[in-house]
Parts: sequence; structure tokens; C-alpha cells
Amino acid sequence: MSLTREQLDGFWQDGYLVIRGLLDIDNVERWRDRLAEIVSGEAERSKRMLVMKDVMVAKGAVEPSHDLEAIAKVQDYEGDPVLDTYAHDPRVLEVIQSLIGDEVMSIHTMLINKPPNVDGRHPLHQDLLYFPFRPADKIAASWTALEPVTRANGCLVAVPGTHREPLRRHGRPDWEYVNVAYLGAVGADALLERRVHLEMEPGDTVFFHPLLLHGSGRNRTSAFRRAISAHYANVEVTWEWAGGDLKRPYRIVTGPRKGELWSGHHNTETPINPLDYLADSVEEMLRVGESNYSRADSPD
Ligand SMILES: O=C(O)CCC(=O)C(=O)O
Repeated sequence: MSLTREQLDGFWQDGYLVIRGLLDIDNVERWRDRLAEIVSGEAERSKRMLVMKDVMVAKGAVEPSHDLEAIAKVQDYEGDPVLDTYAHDPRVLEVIQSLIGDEVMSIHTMLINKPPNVDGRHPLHQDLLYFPFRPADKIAASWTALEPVTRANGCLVAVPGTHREPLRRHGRPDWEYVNVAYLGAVGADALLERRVHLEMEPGDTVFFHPLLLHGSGRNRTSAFRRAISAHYANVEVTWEWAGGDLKRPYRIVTGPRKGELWSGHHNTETPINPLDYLADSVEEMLRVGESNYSRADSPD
């Protein structure tokens, strides 16, 4: 699907664009079923796949009544023949290409499962924190709802226009239970009032910029809230992090080099130290903004 001028302008103005009904219910059901098969062991896990337990389950604070209720996400699903059809879906890729250019690679993949009964919040953050590539304008995410996502079950929230701001430092929220690597942007609470709740139907897809402040609230329902996502970068990006590479394959997914691994330019002269963007202690987080991550200030 090629984007209209209005949709393109909307993306660059707000930092995100929701496309209703981009993917159909057959796909959605297949991806949901696959999650269940992976978690039950019916489907073999692909080589690099990471299945992450929710922190409350891991710490024994919640006793799940079913295996699926224990899982927070499946990460790096490349190699899974069913989930990976998402990262290669031509409808997703066409939009991505309109946003960041024709030749793109997949740089991160995830299926996020927000079960009932756990906290499951994701503080406001910028995904660029996790990516070694620059410029940010050549990176974009797609995130597709796998069931109705609402304010009640912890839909995504976004703060429009924040993609024009620099990458912030990120730290651990002071919530009691925080899933591994769910870091929050320091000082972002001040912008919570401007957040927009992105309620979506199954198959609806939001595309967003890696500097956009976004997060998600608790699931207060008795059902799951699942979504599948992928991040992409134009192959012309530069690797900007200091200290070699992450030894992970970045696969080109469009154009004449489709299927090949990225082997682009590395900046070795003025690299970025990714640790500079991490708040390294609670004291420091408190100094920067009294209580940046209080319970009342969650993205629900
Ligand atoms: O799906 C969610 O709840 C949040 C996902 C997200 O923001 C992320 O993984 O960067």
C-alpha cells in the first residue's frame, strides 16, 4: 500500500502513523496460534529466539494458571517460519519503504504478550536506545494488534512530536515489578499528559519513529493483549556504537540483495557510547527528576 501525502506528512509530524485493517484476521490468528505452539513446546524454537517470562511470574508474585500466562514476549523470531512472515509481509514492507527508503533490513523482531494478572507496563521510552544505527530517520517500527487493544488492556501510548527530540537517558522505573530491559526515558513523565492512547483492532498497524516516546499500560482485563512487531533500517545507515558489533545477523528484506546480511559502514572515528544513555543509579534518576517513575505516572 503506498501512502498518501497526508499519511506521510502525519508520520513526520507526529512520529507515528496508524493504518487500520492493514493485515487480515487470518494472519493475526496464525501468529497468535504460533505463540501458543511455541510456548507449549509443540513448535520448535528457532535458533536465536528468546522467550521471556514476565517478571512477576519469574519472581513468584503471580502463579499463572496456564503457560501462556507466564510469558511477556518472544524476541528475535527470525527463523520461525510462521512469525517471520510478519517481518516479510509485503503490506508492512511497502509502508516501511515509503517511510525510510526502498532497501531495508530487519533489525529487531518481537511478539509481545501482555497476560492478565501481571503488571506488564512499559514506561515511556525511545527505541533508538537499543539500536546501534544512525540516522534515526532511517529506522522505523511496525506494531500490529493481534486482538482489540484498548486502554483497559494496556494499549500503546505515544507522545506526538517527541521524535524530533534527542535520545534521552533511560533508567529503571521505580515500579515494584519491571520486565527485563523495560527502561524508561528520564524526565518523560512530564510529558505524560500529552500522551495519546492508540486503541486498535486486530490487524491495525502503527508505524513509528525510533525517537518517539511511547510505552503501554497495565492489562486490567481477564484476557491477553498480544501484538507483533518488527523494526527496520535502511541499508545505508551507519553503525555508530563503539565496540564492534553485536554479532547478530541483520537481514536485508527488500530489493536485489534480499536475503543477504548487512555489511555496511561502521563509524570507528567518533562512535557513540551507548552507556552514555543509561542512568546508572537510582540516586541519579532521582536527582534528574525527583521521582521520575512514580506509580501514579504510569502510561495507563
Ligand atoms: O507492546 C507493548 O506493550 C510495548 C512495546 C514497546 O513499546 C516496545 O517494545 O518498544
